[in-house]
Amino acid sequence: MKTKVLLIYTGGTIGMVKDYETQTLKPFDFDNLLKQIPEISLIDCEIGFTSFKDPIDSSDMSSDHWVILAKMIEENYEQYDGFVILHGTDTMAYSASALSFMLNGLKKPIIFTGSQLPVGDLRTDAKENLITSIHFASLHENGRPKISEVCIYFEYKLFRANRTTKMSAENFDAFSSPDYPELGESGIHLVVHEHALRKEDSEQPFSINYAMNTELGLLKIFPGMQREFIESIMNSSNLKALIIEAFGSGNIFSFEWFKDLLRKKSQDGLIFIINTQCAAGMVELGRYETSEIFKEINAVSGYDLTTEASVCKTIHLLGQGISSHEFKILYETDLRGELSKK
Ligand code: ASN
Repeated sequence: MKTKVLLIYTGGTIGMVKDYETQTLKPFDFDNLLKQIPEISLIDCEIGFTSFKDPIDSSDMSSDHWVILAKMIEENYEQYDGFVILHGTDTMAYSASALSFMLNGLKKPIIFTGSQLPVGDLRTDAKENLITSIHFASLHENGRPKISEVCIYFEYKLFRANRTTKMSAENFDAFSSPDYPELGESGIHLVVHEHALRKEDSEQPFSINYAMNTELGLLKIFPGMQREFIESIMNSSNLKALIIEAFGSGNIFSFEWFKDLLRKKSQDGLIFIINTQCAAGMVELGRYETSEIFKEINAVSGYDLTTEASVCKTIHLLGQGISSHEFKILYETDLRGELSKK
């Protein structure tokens, strides 16, 4: 029996056309997208298609869209062996990370892909990305899908979604996974790096956790930041967690007013999550004197999480209505292969 893969179109450059009046790119409908890639019919698997009612530029994605996407997967989970999600590149790593936290007991591949140039463009990267994503999603071994996690496929490389970040607005080679090896690559052969794949607990049944809470903030610090700005961010209403992108291994300026503010806000219940603004490497609170304050207030360490995974993990865990103590324990635990510790 042929493997069945469902293609879900959400929008993004891959399906855009140029509006010649304004010279901007706009999403167009799914049938037109498929007409541009007749090669799809040559792939040796059965392909189903579905689409967002109104495809969007991924800059407009929100947690509501993640719910729609997860529902589409849930409704089709039993009928299909794998899923390929066509998505804009700008926020692909966010949506893919969010899905990785929402899906429990996943036993099938969910592969996000997109392109830097529209599918109708002569030099488009869309065809290779789409066709190879379908190939990866259809791989089977001993009657089971070979990959059972949420991935991003782009420009010959397969990545774990929640380890991936968009690092080029220009190159076809737009994504990287700075702290985790590639899961696979496409050359003359399709290669899967088995040792890097996530082994899903086979006992856990598939389910989706839709609970999310977006009352969080993200603060990237820089030398000489204004006190008023920091105070206004930390005092904003409806803020339950603040991710601070600190220097190096989690270091920050040591002004007394700043330390006092951290102490006060954390006593008031604000959860502080500390990430590094370095592209690679991890947070090590207490390694330098300049990160001692985070240890003192019992801040949560983001270790080597990408910004995208960190934001999505925060949204997911805030949605669970757990205590700050449980939040810290779960946040510092590897839930979906997103995090490593020394
Ligand atoms: N703005 C586009 C999007 O994310 C960029 C792309 O897909 N290359 O929807």
